[in-house]
Order: sequence, then C-alpha cells, then structure tokens
Amino acid sequence: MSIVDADTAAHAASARPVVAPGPGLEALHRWVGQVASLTEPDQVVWCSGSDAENRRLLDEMVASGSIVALDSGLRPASYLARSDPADVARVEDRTFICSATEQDAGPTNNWRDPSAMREELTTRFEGSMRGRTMYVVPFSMGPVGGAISQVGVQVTDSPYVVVSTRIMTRMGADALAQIGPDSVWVPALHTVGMPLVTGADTRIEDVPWPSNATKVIAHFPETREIWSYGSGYGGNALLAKKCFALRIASAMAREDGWLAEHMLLIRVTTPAGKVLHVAAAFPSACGKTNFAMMTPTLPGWKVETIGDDIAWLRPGADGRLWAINPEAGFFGVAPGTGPDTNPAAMTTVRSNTVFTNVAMTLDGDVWWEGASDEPPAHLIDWRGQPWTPDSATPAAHPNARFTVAADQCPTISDDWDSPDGVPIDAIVFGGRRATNVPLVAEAEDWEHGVFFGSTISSEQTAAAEGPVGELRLDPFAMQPFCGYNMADHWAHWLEIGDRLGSKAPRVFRVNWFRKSSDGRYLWPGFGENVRVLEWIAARLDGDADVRWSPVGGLPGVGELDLTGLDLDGFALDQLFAVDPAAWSAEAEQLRAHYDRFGDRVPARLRARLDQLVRRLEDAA
Ligand code: OXD
Ligand code: MN
Repeated sequence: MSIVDADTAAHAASARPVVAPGPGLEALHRWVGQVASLTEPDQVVWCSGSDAENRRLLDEMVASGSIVALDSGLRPASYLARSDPADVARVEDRTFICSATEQDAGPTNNWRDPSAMREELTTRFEGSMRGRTMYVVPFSMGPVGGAISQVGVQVTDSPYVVVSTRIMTRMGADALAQIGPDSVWVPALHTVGMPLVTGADTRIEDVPWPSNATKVIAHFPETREIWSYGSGYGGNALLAKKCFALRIASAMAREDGWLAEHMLLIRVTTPAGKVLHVAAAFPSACGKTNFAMMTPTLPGWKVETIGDDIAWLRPGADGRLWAINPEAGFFGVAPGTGPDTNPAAMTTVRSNTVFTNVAMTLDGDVWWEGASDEPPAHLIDWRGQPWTPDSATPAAHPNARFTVAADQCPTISDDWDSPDGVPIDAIVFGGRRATNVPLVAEAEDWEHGVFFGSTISSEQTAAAEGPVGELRLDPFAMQPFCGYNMADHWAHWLEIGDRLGSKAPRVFRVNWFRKSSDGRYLWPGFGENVRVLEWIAARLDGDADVRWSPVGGLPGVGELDLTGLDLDGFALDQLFAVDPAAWSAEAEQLRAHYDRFGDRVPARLRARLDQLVRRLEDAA
C-alpha cells in the first residue's frame, strides 16, 4: 500500500476539476489526481492486494466498528458487516445507462443524457470523500494477462469495497502491471457519499455503514466509464461485478465481437468420462449458485463449478465458443443456502468469508434462514438486535450475502481459471415458471435458441411486481444488466451464431419451477437436475430421441432417466404438457414484449414468433 498526501495529488486550481480518463498508465495517474482534486480525501492509497494490506484494512474496520470479527474457531478469518437498513440491494430505479441516445439504451434501461449526468455527478462527487481515505484499486476481470481478460481501476472511499473486491477479482499490483503506455482500462469511480468533514471544516463521527439517501449508479458505455454514488452495497458498489463485467462489458463485447452474459459456467463429466461445458442464464433469484455447485444424485456423474454468475464468451481460433468466468469469487445470497440445498456452498464459506446482513449466533458464528432446519434459540439479527424464533422478522436479511474466493469451493473445476477459458458445448436458458414452460426443451438451431433467450420470463407472484400471473420478461436474464438496447443484444447474438456456424453450441431451455394445478412443485430440483444434464449430454452425442413440439424438442418417451424418483406418470405429463391455448395467450404477451422494442427487433426473431403462433394453431 503506498500512501500519498492528497494535497500533492490535488490540483491547486480553484475551478472544479474535470475528470477525464484515457488509455495508458499516465492517463491513470492523471485521472486519480483529478478524482482526488474533486473528492478531496485526506489521503490517497494505491492498493497492492497484499495479505498485509488486507489484514490492515480488516483490523481497522474491526477497530472502528464497521465490521465484526467472527469467532476464530467457529468461522476462521471471517467477518460480518451490517449495512444501513436502507442500503441492502441493487437499486435498479437509480441505475442509468448514459449512452449518446435514448434509443441506444433501449426501453428496458433508465437513460440519462451523458453530459447532463456527468455534470450532476461531478457536483455530487465534489468534496464527497472529505475526511476519508481514497483507495485506488486496480483489478483484472479474468486471469491476469488472459486473452479474454480486461483491466479496471476502481477508486473508492469504502474499505469494505476494497476487501470485497480483493475476493471478487484479481486485485492489486499484478493487475496494475497490465496497464502499459496505451492499454485500455475501465475507470470505475465510487463514493459512499458521506464526507466526514463538512463545509465549515467540522469533522463529524463516522457510522458503521456510511451511505447516502440519494443513490446514482451511472454507466457511460461509449467512454466505458462507471460512476457510483451513495451506496456501499453489492452490485451498486463492487463495480467490477454487474457494472463492469455485465453492463460496460456487454457494450464492449458488442463492439469487439464477443459476449458478456449473466451466466453460470459448469463442467459436467459423464460416467463414461466424457466432459462437456455448459453456460446457463437464469434471472436473479432462480438458484444459479445452487445449480453451479450441484451435487448430482445420479451415480458416476460429476458437476464442477467454473462460475456462478457471469461468463465472457468469445469465438476461439478453432471456431468454437470459449468462455471464462471473469470473477474470482462468489457474492452469493445466503438465505436458502443450506446443507441440503447447497452443501458445496456451505463448505466454501467455512472460513475466509465476509458476510453481510446475516444473523450472528451468541458464540460468534453466523446463521441465516435455511442454514439449518432448526433456528438457534437466540441470535443477533442482521440489524444487530436480539432475535428468537418467535420474532416477527427474519434473522438474516433476505438479500444477505457471503463474499468468498472461488478457489475455496470444493466443487471448483481444475480449469476454472484457465486464461483461454473452456469450450462451450451447450447453452441453457431458464426462468421461474409455474405454468407452460416444460422441464427441458431443445432449440432447433442457434436462431431458435436466441428466440428462447429473448423470451426468458417468470410469472409475477406478488401484487407489488404487477398483475399476478402476468409474465415478467427478463430476456437473456440480462434485463437489469445489458449496457445497450436489448433488441440490439439479440441481433448481436444472431451475428455471433452466424460466425460460429456449425460449431455453435446447442441451446436448451429449462424450468425447474413448474407447478401442479394444486400448487406443488412437480420437479424436485437441486441435485436431481443432473437428470436434465444427462439428457442434454445424450442429445449432444446423438444418443437420445426428441419429440418436436411447438415450443421445442422434448425428451422422447423414456429418454429422461427417472429411476428412483417419486414421480408418477401424471406429474411427468404435467411437466412436459404444451397446452396450445395457454401458449397462444403467452405468445400474445411475447408479441407485446417484442413491440416495446419496435423495429430494433431482428426480423429473424419476429419470424420465429410468427412460426410459434402457426405451430400452436396447427396443434390446437
Ligand atoms: C446477483 C443478481 O446478485 O443477479 O447476482 O442480482
Ligand atoms: Mn446475478
């Protein structure tokens, strides 16, 4: 950690500094100086990523009361942070794509004019770090120096963000060394928006989780910049993740001919020793981490984890699609994670983990809903209040998180950090659908697969989300994360498919969440999902039959291995039922979904929708 006095970095000019990054190391130093002049921290610290630096930051946060050290026997080298109750999740309505035109951001993003937003943020950042330390955090997304990797630099006044970024990325000196005289790096500017020195030079007391009631998470896809103001939490503050690796990277990928996607990555080994790599997109809160760390129930099958949230995919020299997990850690949702649902995650977080907003046991361990069948008799809840099983509120916040290094995961694959990535054999799209969508269906070809991806949806289940039962579309599970017009994203996928030609991965759609008419889940899910992977593997090998339905290819009779499952013929029929009337109503909602994007929707996808309607009419 090298420390310089902010005064030496600051410009003497009284006019408000213009913050202007550019390629290369010199531009990085200039930019850091400009940011320091604007935000006026007490000191500027360049982070090396060393163990000693990490320990020092953690010790300082424990001493200041902003995190709690957990019991070193029960949860070694682990910590608990409790956030401000008003800063507990991503803020989609305060997240902006500031592209040159509103059409470039598209109807699913909040758009703001780039110069107006730059002006607003410059005002908000002015003096925003007074009394605090400004950390300069270089990081690599993907293995340092890898062909698909990218470098970013986050400036932040939150030490919690620094230690979290060290877990989630390759952070520090090695990443900085990647920035040569002309290298492109992504600038990511972050402040919690709570200066400790006010206008009249009065120093105020810090709080354990500083933040600001006003939050702005802004992305400038043309200049590849991120500015984040007012939040210390998750995707709002760990800018390498959703802001860079998805929103900015998706815009970079479109320009440069690759894909940045909200996908997990796994390696599947069959009992015969055949290896396949699968990339899967599911909307948030559909069990991605559970699928990525699955313990298969079928004997002889192995599923290994490569990534649980984000994949960068690029056509390789051999013409196939190759993918990396650009992250180095997991920022997983704790509630619902338990020894039955995700034993691998429970092992992963046994040590060296930063927990946020989980509950604490009286002996200094952590707990959350689902961590065990029986809750402990007494806990300290996520707000720091005493809690018992009779309490009216949950012990952990529903979006409580664990932040932990990927290489602590017992199911991590040997090739998870291969710089070239892994060749993708199959792409899977999933949603949370109580009705209509079969357990698994195969796309006819890449274009049909893009149609699947563009129509990922879940039923709205709570009135707050909109009319109950109406579809909530989350195309490619990218609705909150695409840095440009979503319909252009579909066109980009079609172009990638044209390039891959016959080497394109096969595409499937899955749905673990279909319910019976009396409201019970029809499919057991979790480790049993390997049965669907088994069918996919057999399809890739040409060893399984398919029945073509209007909504894709379904497993032929007897093709899905159901041995040992308590699933009667009626439930199986319901899992795969395609009701033309219900699907025709769904097709109308899909047409309305496409209509939001007007003429930006590729004609090839509109043709696929028309084809679906015709097939449903023929089947009626
Ligand atoms: C996440 C999300 O946190 O998708 O990964 O919301
Ligand atoms: Mn996610």
